[in-house]
Amino acid sequence: MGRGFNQIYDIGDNMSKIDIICGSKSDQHILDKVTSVLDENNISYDAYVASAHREPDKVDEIVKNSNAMVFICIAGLSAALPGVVASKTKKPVIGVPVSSALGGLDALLSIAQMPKGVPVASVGIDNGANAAHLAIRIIQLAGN
Ligand code: AIR
Repeated sequence: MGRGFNQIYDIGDNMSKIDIICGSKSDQHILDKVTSVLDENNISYDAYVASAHREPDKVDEIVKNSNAMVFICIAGLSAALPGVVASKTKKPVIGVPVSSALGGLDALLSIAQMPKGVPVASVGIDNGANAAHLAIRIIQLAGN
């Protein structure tokens, strides 16, 4: 089971199959959509807040220390986080664009328009539920 964002914020034990990173605490409402699907399916996760722009070293540390099979990265505005994570790992990265002033189109394009060789799978704007469903399908490929 997931342990809940407030309890695990910044203190994940790196034992879960899914790591979730949010660009800001203000992304909590989208994180909740992800974790409710994971909780319904009894899938464990660790969740962190780390901004690719404000805290690049922290993002690096989370990715390097991760034992997860897949990352879900939630970010709005100029949403570099999923792409930056994909640049640091060979594991699958799912990006969730968060809506804001431009309705989330800015984040959607930032996440989807990755250069060749550094893939990110983008779900729809604010669609945290689908990020969780896709992550579950990925970990099930490995018999989990
Ligand atoms: N963000 C944070 N660092 C870089 C980016 N792009 C995103 C967050 C959030 C939005 O900017 O993911 O969706 C606003 O963040 P805040 O902290 O100003 O509320």
